[in-house]
Amino acid sequence: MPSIIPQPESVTTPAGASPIHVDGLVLIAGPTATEHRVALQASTLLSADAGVTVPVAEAPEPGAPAVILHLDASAGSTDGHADGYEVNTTTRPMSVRAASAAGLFHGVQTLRQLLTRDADRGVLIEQAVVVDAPRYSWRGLTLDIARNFFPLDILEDVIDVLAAYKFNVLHLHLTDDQGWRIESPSRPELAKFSSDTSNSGKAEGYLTLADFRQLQDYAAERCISVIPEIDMPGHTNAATAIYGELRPDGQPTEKYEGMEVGFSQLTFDLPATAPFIRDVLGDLAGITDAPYLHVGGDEALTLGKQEYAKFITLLEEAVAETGKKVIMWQEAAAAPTQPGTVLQYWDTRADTAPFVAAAQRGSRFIMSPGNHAYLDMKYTADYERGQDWAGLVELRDSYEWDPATLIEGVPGDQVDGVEAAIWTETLSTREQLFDMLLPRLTAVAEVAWTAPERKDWEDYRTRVAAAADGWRRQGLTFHETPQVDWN
Ligand code: TNX
Repeated sequence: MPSIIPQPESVTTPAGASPIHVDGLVLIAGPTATEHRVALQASTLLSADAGVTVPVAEAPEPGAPAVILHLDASAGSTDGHADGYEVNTTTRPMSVRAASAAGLFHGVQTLRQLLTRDADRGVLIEQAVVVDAPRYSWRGLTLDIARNFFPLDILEDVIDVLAAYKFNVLHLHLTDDQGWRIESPSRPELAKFSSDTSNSGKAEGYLTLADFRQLQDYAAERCISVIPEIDMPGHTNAATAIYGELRPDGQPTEKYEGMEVGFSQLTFDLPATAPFIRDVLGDLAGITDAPYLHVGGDEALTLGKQEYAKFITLLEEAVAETGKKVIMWQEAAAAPTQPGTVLQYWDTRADTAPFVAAAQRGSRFIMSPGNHAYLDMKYTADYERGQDWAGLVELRDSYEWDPATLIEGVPGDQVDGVEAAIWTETLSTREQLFDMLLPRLTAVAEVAWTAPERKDWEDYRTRVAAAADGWRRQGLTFHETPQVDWN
C-alpha cells in the first residue's frame, strides 16, 4: 500500500500491478490558467522529489508516462467536498482530477507521495486509485513569531511542509510581550521600536508590509490562507513599552524578554486605548486577504471580569468595523462572545461551561488542545527544549484524539476544524522549529483530514517512517521518536 499522509478516504491498488518508472514522465495541463499553474507547481515539486526533470508538455512522448491535471466538477470525494480530488495512476495517461484549484493542488501532494525508490530501478510511481476529501475545512497551524522572530525564508519552508500535508491555514501570532512583528502603518513606531527583543535575545525583527504581501502570495499559491493575530488585551507589553498613554500612570513599561505570561494588559478606560485598538486592527485588516482577524483574548490574568468583558465586546466591534470576521482564544467565551465569533480551544484544564454556553449561542470552534496539538510541548521529560505545562506530547498523543468529541457538550458539527500550535519561547532556529513540528505536524494533519474510522496508529507509524526519507532529502530536521521504526 502507498504511504500517504493524511490517509485518504479511499485507496485501491490493482492486484499484481508493478510500479511505473518515472523516466520520461511529463505533466499535461487542462486548458485553464488554474490547471497550467498547478501543473507548473507539480513540475517543480515532482522534479525535486524524483531528482529528474518532470516538465509540463503538450503531449506525452510515445510510450513515456504522463499525468494529466484536469479540473472536473464531478471529481473527488464521495460527498462533493470542494477540496476533494482523485488521483489515478493505473490508467494511461495517469490523472489528477478535482473540482477546485485546491483539490487539484492536494491531488498533486498525493501524487508526490506515490513516488517510491527502488535500489535497482530508481524512482517509481506506485499504481493506485485515490479518491479523497477532507473531514474538516479548517486545517491549520498557529505559529508564534512574537517570542522569537522567524523571517520570511523560514516561514516559506513551513508553508511548503503545511502544503505537503494538505493544511490550508497558517495562523501567525504576530504580537506578544516580547515583540511587535508586523508593520502597522498608522503606528509605525510599534514594529520599529518594539521588535528588537525576543526570548532568545537573538531572534529579532518584524514583517514589513512587503514581507506580509509576499508571504500571503506564497501561501495562496499553495492554497493556504494566512490568518494574522494581534493579541489583546493581555500579551500587550510590546505595545505598552512604546506608548505610555496606554498605561494608567502614563509611563511606558520596560521591554520584556522573559517567559512568564499573563502580566501585561491594556486599560479599558484610558482615552488612548480604543483608538489604539482600532488603528492596529484597521491596519491589519487592510493588509489581510483572509476574511478573518484573530484578536487573541487569552491569559489577561490581571484584568477583572467586567473590564475583560468590555474588551471582548470592543474587539468584536472593532473587527466588525473592518469588515472582517473575528477569532479569539477560548477565554473570550466567558465574556460572553457574539455567535459569529469563532473560538479557538487550547487549555483543556479549563471549566467547559462557557464553551458549552457559547456553542448554544451558535459559536463555532477550532480545536487546538494543548495536550495533543501544542507542538511546543516536550516529547519526553528530558527533551532539550519545549514546555510541559500541558503535559508531554509524544507522536501518538498528537495522533489519537477526536476534535468532534473533545469538549463534552459542544456538538461535533460546530467544530470547523483543527490547528496545531507552536509557541516559540524555547525555539529560535529553523532546526529547533522543525524538530518540534516533525513528525507531530503530520499526526495533526491526519486528525484534521481523515475520518476517524480510517485512522490507524500502527499503519500511520509506518507511513511516517516513509515520509522521513523525504525530510532527510529536503534537509528538514525532525525528532526521531522511538515510537516509529525509522528506516
Ligand atoms: C499558552 S496558548 C499561551 C501562550 C504560550 C503557550 C506556551 C495561548 C492562547 N496562550 O501565550 O506561548 O501557552 O505553550
